[in-house]
Amino acid sequence: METLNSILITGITGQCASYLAEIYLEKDFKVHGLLRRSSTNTCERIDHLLKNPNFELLEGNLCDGTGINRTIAEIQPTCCINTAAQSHVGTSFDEPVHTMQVNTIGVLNLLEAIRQNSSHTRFLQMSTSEMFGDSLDYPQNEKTVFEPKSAYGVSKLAAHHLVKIYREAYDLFACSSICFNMESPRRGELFVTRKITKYISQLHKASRYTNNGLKKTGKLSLGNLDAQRDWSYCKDTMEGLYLMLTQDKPDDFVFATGETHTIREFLDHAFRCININDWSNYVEIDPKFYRPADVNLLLGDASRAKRVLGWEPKVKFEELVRLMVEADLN
Ligand code: F7E
Repeated sequence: METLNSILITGITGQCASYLAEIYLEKDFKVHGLLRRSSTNTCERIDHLLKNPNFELLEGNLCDGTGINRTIAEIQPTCCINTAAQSHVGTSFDEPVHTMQVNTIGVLNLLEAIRQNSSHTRFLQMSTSEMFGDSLDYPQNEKTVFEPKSAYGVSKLAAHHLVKIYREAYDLFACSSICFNMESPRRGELFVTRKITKYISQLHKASRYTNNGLKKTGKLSLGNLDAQRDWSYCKDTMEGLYLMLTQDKPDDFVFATGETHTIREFLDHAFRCININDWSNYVEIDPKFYRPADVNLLLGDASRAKRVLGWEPKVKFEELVRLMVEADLN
């Protein structure tokens, strides 16, 4: 059993976990990061933390219930945040069973391990705005009816319900953050925002050496440009998760900016950062990036997080786009 306050963060190599680890280390927690075994180095986002004596990596897989049980029993952490997931909505159409195994059964494994071995652990599950799916009730908050549109949305919704059931049935401190899209320079390159900013940096660099950068980079292939998302700065949202686990009672909270923008608008702002006002020549539509079903519009209402937790997003949309483009340019 730990003497320091400690936290187990699953999915430690991901965008959200890397910010969470920084936040908890600053608060003098011992941070245990759960990492899936890989033969290649996946620690790029947490490289700067590896030498911190309060940071420790553990190998494990959410789908391996016995391993998760052992890990929780050994550490008995004060807190546990589950950021691990098959997080790509598009991939969930190609790998629905794997998505359910990781995103639903994986969470159940964690909940059972905590219930059986460490019932004092405060558990936070990262739920998602994809659970709202086709809901036409805007803006979306904790009371909005869920209508998921993908195996990803369903897998996260099942986990969301399980967390509530474990909270009520077993009196665990178990809660879920309902996060809308979160972006940053640490965003994975397969998500649309980072795919765009990465391309722009390559185009800009190529244009420095030739007078036709486009010839070198080729066009940027994208799918549905009309989808609208409520994009926040990941680091801001992670501060909100920290606050959730400091409350007297476990409860679920929506984290969003209350603004929604199309992919086209993201393109407008991102290309303007390198002084291109008309991006039409640089972007092509490739049907392979269309999803069999897509969520058209997401717009969150985080007024409850503001009222109860005192949480507010600090970085606005345009600043976020610029921050991501500049990080890629550098
Ligand atoms: O797509 C469209 C795509 O993959 C955003 C995950 O973190 O947020 C994220 O899910 C939109 C969709 O994020 C491309 O069709 C167009 O309408 O960046 P995304 P997402 O699907 O909204 C939620 C909250 C999560 O929980 C998820 O884990 O952009 N889009 N062209 C494209 N999307 C991608 N990836 N690639 C394209 O080329």
